[in-house]
Amino acid sequence: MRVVFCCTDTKAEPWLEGLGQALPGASIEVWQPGAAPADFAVVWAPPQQFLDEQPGLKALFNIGAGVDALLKLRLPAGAKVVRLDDAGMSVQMAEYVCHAVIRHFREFDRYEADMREGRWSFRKPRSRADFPVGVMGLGVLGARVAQALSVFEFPVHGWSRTPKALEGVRTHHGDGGFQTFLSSCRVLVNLLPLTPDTRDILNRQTLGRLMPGGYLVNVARGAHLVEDDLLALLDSGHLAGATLDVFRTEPLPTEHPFWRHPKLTLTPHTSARTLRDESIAQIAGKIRALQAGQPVAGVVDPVRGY
Ligand code: NDP
Ligand code: OXD
Repeated sequence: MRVVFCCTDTKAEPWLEGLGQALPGASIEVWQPGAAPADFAVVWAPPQQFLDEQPGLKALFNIGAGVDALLKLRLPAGAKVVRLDDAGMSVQMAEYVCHAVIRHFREFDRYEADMREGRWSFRKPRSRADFPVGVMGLGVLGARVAQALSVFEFPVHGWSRTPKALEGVRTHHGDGGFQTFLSSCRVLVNLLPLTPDTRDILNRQTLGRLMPGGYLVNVARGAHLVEDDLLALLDSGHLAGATLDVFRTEPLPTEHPFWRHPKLTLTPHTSARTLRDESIAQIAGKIRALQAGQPVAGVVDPVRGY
């Protein structure tokens, strides 16, 4: 069995070593143009040339949860696309989002500013009932985040394409449930995949439906958000602020107005990182299952786009 590794911006050696240990007897190499045909590929943002030269791949393992960049390419016919299925990401995402929501709700950003000024001053406690949180996308990451938020007793709403039942979460689905979902929330967390249906979904109209003084946490993809619409809603006061981990252009260009906006908290696409050991164990397990003719979780539907 041959496995090729073709991941842009990723140090190959530790992956090759880990995959080699997990798949004894397999040949595991970094892809080079003209390389022999492989059975499986481990990829992140591969060049089109790689895919064109490997028409016999049985499966492509994406070392991330989002497959939007991969699905833009011409893929080998018959190759399954398999996304990372949690692999240690959902707990990181839950930490990140709970931190962002709690920091805003408890006004810790203001206490930090007071502390820098040497000011001892209390703020009036806010009521959780006034801070319903909506999670867009109730998949592997969104479901975990929604349930983590419910532990802190925020009223939590969730929105997905198909109906879902999640303890502690009031769920909505489809186009029919979208407006009610939005208008039920003050804080909005985006964990949708980027597809033709969800591109630009965070815009003046949708964010405008949040309760006044709304707050956005975007941890999915930059292209979900219409940036000028966010700036306009922050400036009008309809939105109180946002925490953004993902951007239309990454790295965020130095001259971008987000950098200096006082109502924004930014992080560099780091809310849930790919954990190498967990990912290797998951991918190797799935390669063994596929070789044995067994089904695996996390296979992407290219028509649906996630
Ligand atoms: P999943 O595929 O497991 O879940 C996607 C969810 O979105 C599902 O609940 C799905 O609904 C819902 N959904 C998809 N399309 C629509 C639609 N048109 N309308 C309403 N709901 C929709 O994805 P994950 O939870 O694993 O990951 C989500 C995204 O998070 C990734 O695609 C990636 O872009 C981003 N991400 C960001 C990271 C970061 O570090 N910033 C790290 C990892 C991921 P249904 O359940 O009905 O199918
Ligand atoms: C992912 C990501 O999709 O890191 O996994 O954004």
